[in-house]
Amino acid sequence: MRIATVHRSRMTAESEVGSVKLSLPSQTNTTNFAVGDWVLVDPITRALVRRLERRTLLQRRTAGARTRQLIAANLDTILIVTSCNDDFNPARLERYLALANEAGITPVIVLTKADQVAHAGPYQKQTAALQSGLDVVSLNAKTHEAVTALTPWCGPGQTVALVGSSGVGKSTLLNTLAAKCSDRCRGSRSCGQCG
Ligand SMILES: Nc1nc2c(ncn2[C@@H]2O[C@H](COP(=O)(O)OP(=O)(O)OP(=O)(O)O)[C@@H](O)[C@H]2O)c(=O)[nH]1
Ligand SMILES: [Mg+2]
Repeated sequence: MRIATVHRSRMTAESEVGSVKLSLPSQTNTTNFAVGDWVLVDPITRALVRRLERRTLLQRRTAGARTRQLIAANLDTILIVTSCNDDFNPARLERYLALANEAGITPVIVLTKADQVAHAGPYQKQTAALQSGLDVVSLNAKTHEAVTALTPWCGPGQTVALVGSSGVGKSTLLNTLAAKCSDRCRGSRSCGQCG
């Protein structure tokens, strides 16, 4: 199963039978687990047996603490989302790039709200100069063309995370990728707007 949520004393995982609340051995320290971890679970008791080795681990040092806070495990790609407006900040993008590079995860810069500027080219050029070989995509997160633009990183078996400041369009993009029209819609065929 794959860890989906991590709380102080409980964790849930996604499995072939849907979302499962794991039964944790008494000495389990949930801070050692991250969303995205693969774990072996007893199918009958749902007891956590052990965590499988991680391919990648995104983590951050917490202020004042010696330990590192685990953010996500086994990511293939980080979509670093920023928008073609005042949020655009190369120094901040460099910090996200350092986080991805340190974890061995492929970074892709996604410039949203390209529809709100006459030319996204200058943003794209400035971003591409931050790191050699860096993939930079500019798009309108509200339209289906965003799906096409991000297809190279969203194939079967790929795990992708979105990071970026508030308001840049992460949820909008996620909804577009999942063919949902809003946070509340589940992308079902019964949805009047997107179904
Ligand atoms: N025109 C246009 N509007 C966008 C685009 N992407 C996002 N928006 C709008 O920007 C606003 C903020 O988008 P969200 O998706 O909520 O941003 P977020 O990154 O999830 O923000 P937080 O959840 O606060 O971190 C919404 O009103 C979106 O409709 C885009 O590419 N073009
Ligand atoms: Mg959001």
